[in-house]
Amino acid sequence: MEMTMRWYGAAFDTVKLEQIRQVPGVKGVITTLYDMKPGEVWPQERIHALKREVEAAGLHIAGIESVNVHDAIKVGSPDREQYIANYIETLENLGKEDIHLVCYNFMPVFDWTRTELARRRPDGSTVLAYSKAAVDALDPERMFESIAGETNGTVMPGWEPERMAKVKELFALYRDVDDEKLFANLVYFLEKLMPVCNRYDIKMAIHPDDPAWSVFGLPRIIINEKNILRMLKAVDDVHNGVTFCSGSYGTNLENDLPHMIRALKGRIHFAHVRNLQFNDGMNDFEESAHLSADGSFDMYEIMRALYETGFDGPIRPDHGRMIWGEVAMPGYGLYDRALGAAYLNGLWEAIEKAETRGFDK
Ligand code: DNO
Repeated sequence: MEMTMRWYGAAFDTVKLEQIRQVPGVKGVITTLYDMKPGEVWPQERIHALKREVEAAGLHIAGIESVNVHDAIKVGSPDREQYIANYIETLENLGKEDIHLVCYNFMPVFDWTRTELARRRPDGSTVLAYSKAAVDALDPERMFESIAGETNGTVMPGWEPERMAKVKELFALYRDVDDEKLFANLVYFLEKLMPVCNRYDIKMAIHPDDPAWSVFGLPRIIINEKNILRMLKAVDDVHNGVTFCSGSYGTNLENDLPHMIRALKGRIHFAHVRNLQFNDGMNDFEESAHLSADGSFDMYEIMRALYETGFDGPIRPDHGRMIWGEVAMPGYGLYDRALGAAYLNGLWEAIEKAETRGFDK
C-alpha cells in the first residue's frame, strides 16, 4: 500500500503541499481539479499543471478524487451520451498525464450526508456526526442551509453552492429512478468507460454511498458486499473496482468490514480508512479519531485484511477531527489526518513485520 493524503488544490485547501510532505511516509496526494463541474472535460494542460505543482513540492499524484459524474448519467436521460463522451475525454487526458486511478461516486443528489459538522467530543475536539432523528426532521432542500454555518468558509465536496441551488430540480430528476434503474445506468456507464480504461490502465474506484442506506427516499446501491459483487460481476474487468471506505460501509453495522475486504480481493484499488463511534446503534454516530480504542471498529483487523489480500493501492486517512485550534474544512484539517496516517502506517508496519519475521516466543 501507499500512504497518501487528500489535497483539494492550492485555491481551496487550507493545508499546503509542503505540510503534507512532512507527514512521515506520505509521498503521494489524492487530488482533483476542484472547480471543474460534473460533466465538463478536464483540459490536459490543467492536469499537467496540477501534476507539476504537486511534483515541485516533492510529492506525486497517486490518484484523482473525484471526477464527478453528471446527473444525466445517473438518471439515464438521453443527454447522457454527451456527458459520457466528456467523461471519456477526461479519462484520456488523465491517462496521457500518467494518472491511473479515479475515485467517483454514483450517489443521487447528495454526495455524503452528515447532520453536524462540528459535534464536540469529551476531549474538546470537534467532529462530523450523523443523527437519524435530525435527518428525519430535515427538509432535504434545507440540509445545506442548516449546517452551512459550520464549514469554516470552505466548500465541502459534493456540496458546491451551484449544485445546492438546484436541489429541488435534482429531486424531480430522480423521481422515476429506483435502485434497479440506477444500477442499470451505472453498468451502462462503466461498459462505455472500459475501453479507455484499458487503453490507459485507469482503475475506476467507486466510492460507497455514505451513509450506506437510502436517505430522503433516494435510491442507493453501493452499500453492501452483495451489491458491490453484483456490480463487479456485471462489468467484469479489473479496471472496474472500488474505493473501500471503512467509514462509509461501516455506517451499516451489518457490514462486516474485514470480511468485505476479503470478498473484494483484487478489486479494491483505493482505501479510505477511518473509525466511527456509534452512540445509539445506527441511529447516531460520530467520526472519532482513527485509533481503535476511540471508536467502534477494530482498525487492526481492517488493516490486516487489506494486508492479507495483497492490497497495493493508495490508502488515505479519512476525515479527521478538528484539534489544536485548527480552522479548516471539516474532516480535512492537517493535524488529525496526520495522526491518522502515522497510526495506520504503524499498524501496517507491525502487521508486515509480524507476518514476515514472526514473533519471538
Ligand atoms: C467526503 C468524501 C466524498 C468522496 C466522494 C467520492 O469526504 O469521502 O466526498 O470523495 O463521494 O466521489
